[in-house]
Amino acid sequence: MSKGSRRFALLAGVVAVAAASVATTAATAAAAPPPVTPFVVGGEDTTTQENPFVVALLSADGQRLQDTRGQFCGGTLAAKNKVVTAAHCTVDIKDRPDQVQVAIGRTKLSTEEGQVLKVKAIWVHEQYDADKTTADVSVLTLEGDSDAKPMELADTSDEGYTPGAEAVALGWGLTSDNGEPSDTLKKVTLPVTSDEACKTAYPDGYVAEAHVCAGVQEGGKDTCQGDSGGPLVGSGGKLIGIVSWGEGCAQPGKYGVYSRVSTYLEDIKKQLGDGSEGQRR
Ligand code: 4AZ
Repeated sequence: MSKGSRRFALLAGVVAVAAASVATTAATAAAAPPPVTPFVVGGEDTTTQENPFVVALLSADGQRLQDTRGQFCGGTLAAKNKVVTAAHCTVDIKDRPDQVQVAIGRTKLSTEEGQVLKVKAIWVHEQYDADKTTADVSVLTLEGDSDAKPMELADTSDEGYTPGAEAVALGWGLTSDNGEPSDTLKKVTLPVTSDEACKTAYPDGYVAEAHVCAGVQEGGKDTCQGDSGGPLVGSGGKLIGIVSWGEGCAQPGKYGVYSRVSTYLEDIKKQLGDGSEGQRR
């Protein structure tokens, strides 16, 4: 979400998309007109069959956000019963895991396909700072095991962090800055940005240790509201980032900012516990 709108969003984990898009609309109206680009923003349809590790976080009373079927964030299956997501998706409901459910294998949110699992516990990184957006990392423990294959997490030496390497972001979020969320899972390929380029885009916001940016200078391709918490998969096939924030969506020079998974790898692994076969070598 844009940093300014972060505070409003997600009061009970259900109003995130609505609140963030209202705030973004206001911010964008004052700036340049939004580019009219389709999907994630600038992406294409894909499926959970092709990307079994991508999950949708649904508010338990999903009917309230009818345009998104209750979907308010994304996540990544990192063990059979564990989902990695963003702290800003879960911090307001961390003591109420009954408020969220996880849809696995549901390409189209309007269908009943795949599995919906309840959440037993929510861990939010102890160092999560909502103002600096550092340690924007959370792990959900599911009540049951998923059949889907979990995704491995990148360490600091992962090739996926090389500037220019092609990463893939996935989600059901808005398909343009002022646009509509997507019923169908979308993916977009984005080059990983150098620290210098991202520091130039966000002189006050970018913290190299906590963040990694991806996107193109000319804009048009990005993640957006509702994609938060979802995966940025690196060129080596591992999770390198978690969708976190950005100024608007797909604006020129304003890359998407992702939590840098390798920085939090040990903390996340501790949360994966026994179900973490996907992480074992
Ligand atoms: C969000 O609020 C969000 N353009 C995600 C990604 C970006 C902006 C906002 C990056 O979920």
